[in-house]
Amino acid sequence: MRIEACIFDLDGVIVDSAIFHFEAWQYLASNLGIEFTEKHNEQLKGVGRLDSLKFILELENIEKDEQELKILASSKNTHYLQLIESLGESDILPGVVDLIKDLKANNIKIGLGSASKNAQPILHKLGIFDQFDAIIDGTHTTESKPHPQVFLMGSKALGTSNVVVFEDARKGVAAANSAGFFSIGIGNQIELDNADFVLPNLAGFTFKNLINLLQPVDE
Ligand code: B16
Ligand code: MG
Repeated sequence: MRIEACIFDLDGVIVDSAIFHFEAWQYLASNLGIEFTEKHNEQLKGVGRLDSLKFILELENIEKDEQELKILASSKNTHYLQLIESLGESDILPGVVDLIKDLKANNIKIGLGSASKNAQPILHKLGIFDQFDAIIDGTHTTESKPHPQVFLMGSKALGTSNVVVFEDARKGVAAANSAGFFSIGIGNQIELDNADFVLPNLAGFTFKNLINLLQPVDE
């Protein structure tokens, strides 16, 4: 496979914001008398804000109307934004900056494919916003991963379907796969066994490593 672009998920690939999503959701859930565990949180990786809220309410069969859902989602987000207030360059996960630099030096386009509506301010906080040729996030999409929409929109914006996707969530890997792209799972091999390849993190991973990985696909 010839590679022309890489699309990175944000949360769990570029920065570990899942822990802050968890804290904010857990606070909201406990106020509603819902027990929300880390295991539940795992299932929300890559899932948009409103769908995440609906999942949490369903744990106790709680029904809310549209207006109440909006208020709850917004209060979770206000709390989440407070928690990520001090996020900065030092919070970028290992290997990300070097890999993006290496890819760009080899004329590979860089995209972001995130479910988060906070993706752009977060990239600014991390100081890497300008590194991206295209950014598709929760402000552009109407469908949550595992729907391929976010990656298909990314591929269109980058002008190529020769895309490799880096994702930490099983649902995100499924989204990349159904978009027809090569998926690299970041995290646990067992949890991400639907990915074409799995890395524990991006530390030390280079453009050359990527080319070697893609080579057998041609054979
Ligand atoms: P927000 P990703 C996702 O980001 C998170 O994994 C998920 O837990 C979160 O609910 C979702 O963004 C929406 O985030 O509330 O900031 O719009 O992994 O797709 O980068
Ligand atoms: Mg993620």
